[in-house]
Formats: sequence, C-alpha cells, structure tokens
Amino acid sequence: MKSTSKFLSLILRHKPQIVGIELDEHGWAEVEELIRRVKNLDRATLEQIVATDEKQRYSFSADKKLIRANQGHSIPVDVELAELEPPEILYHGTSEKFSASINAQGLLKMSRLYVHLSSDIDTATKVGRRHGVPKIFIVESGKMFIDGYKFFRSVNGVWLTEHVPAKYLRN
Ligand code: HQG
Repeated sequence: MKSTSKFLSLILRHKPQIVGIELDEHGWAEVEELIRRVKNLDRATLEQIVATDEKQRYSFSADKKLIRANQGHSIPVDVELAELEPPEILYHGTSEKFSASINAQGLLKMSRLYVHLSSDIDTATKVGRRHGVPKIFIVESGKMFIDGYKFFRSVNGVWLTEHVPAKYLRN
C-alpha cells in the first residue's frame, strides 16, 4: 500500500507521463484511466489510499471521477490553494548539509512549485530527516506576510510560499 501511494505521488505530482496519462490544469487525473494504466490498482485500493494516507496527500473530486495530489507538485498545475495569513512562525525541516547554502540564499523552491513549510517542529523534523541529519529553520512568516509575501495552505495542512529570503530565517 505504501509503495503504491509513493508511486501515486510520482504520477500525480511529477511524472504522469510514465503511465501515459495527463493531468488537467488543476492537477486532476481521471480515476478510471489511472486504474487502467497502473498495474494492480483498483478502485478499492485507491479509495483506501486516499482515506488512510498518513499525510492525506490525495483528494477525490466530489463525484469521485477525478483524483489529484493536494500539494508537492513539480509540474505547473493550479490546485486552487487557499491564500491565507500564516501564523507568526513556521518551520522548515531540511538537512544540515544544506544549511550554509540556505543561510546564504534563503529557501528556494528547488524542483517544486513552492517552498514547503510546517506549522510544528515534529513535522519539520520528519521532513528534514528525509534529506539527512535534520536541521530546522524558523521562518518569520508573520513578518513576511506584513511585507507582502503570499502564503498558501494546502488541504492537508502544508504551508507554501514561493521564496523565503534569508533575512526572515532564524537558525
Ligand atoms: C532544500 C514531503 C540548498 C530544502 C515533505 C529541501 C514536504 C536548499 C530541498 C514536501 C535551498 C528540496 C517537500 C538552498 C531549499 N540551498 N538547499 N538555498 N533552499 N533547499 O523534497 O521541503 O512525503 O523538494 O531545504 O513532507 O524537503 O512527499 O522539499 O531539503 O512536505 O508528501 O532543498 O515533500 O512530502 O527538497 O519536501 P524537496 P522538502 P511528501
């Protein structure tokens, strides 16, 4: 189940072409087509993944004919993110090895559409551990908002912004 969920991430966020499907401008894939194209995937499995994924990464459309990833894309789709005022502080989990570069350049979105921020340290630590010895940056999101930076929150609670200049980061 976990590996199927990971594979879905790859298809719905980054490379739909590897199974020969396309996403629409809002990131939706057709469920019937996805099931046809992905080996060993049926509707029950898909429904279970959407319901139980630990990060709630996926959503069905209201009629359940379409599915998309809630965030994390590298391909340019508009998942209709909510633009919101962020909390005063957010966290970014990364690896120690990127610290110097981040202190110099700020947080860049790299291959994704946004920089990903977490509202709690625990989540940020888990995100950071994916890259090595975790390192947490504190992001002064309240100040950024006052200065005109836009913030979005995905339906699964990830905070997103386009760039965090180094002056808004605390180690
Ligand atoms: C780093 C997972 C050097 C950045 C997670 C990160 C998240 C820099 C890496 C979501 C840099 C990009 C996204 C700079 C940023 N110099 N390195 N100036 N600016 N970086 O995977 O935030 O499980 O694209 O710190 O939970 O790690 O897939 O981003 O380490 O929510 O659902 O460049 O992916 O969710 O890595 O993770 P990523 P991320 P899922």
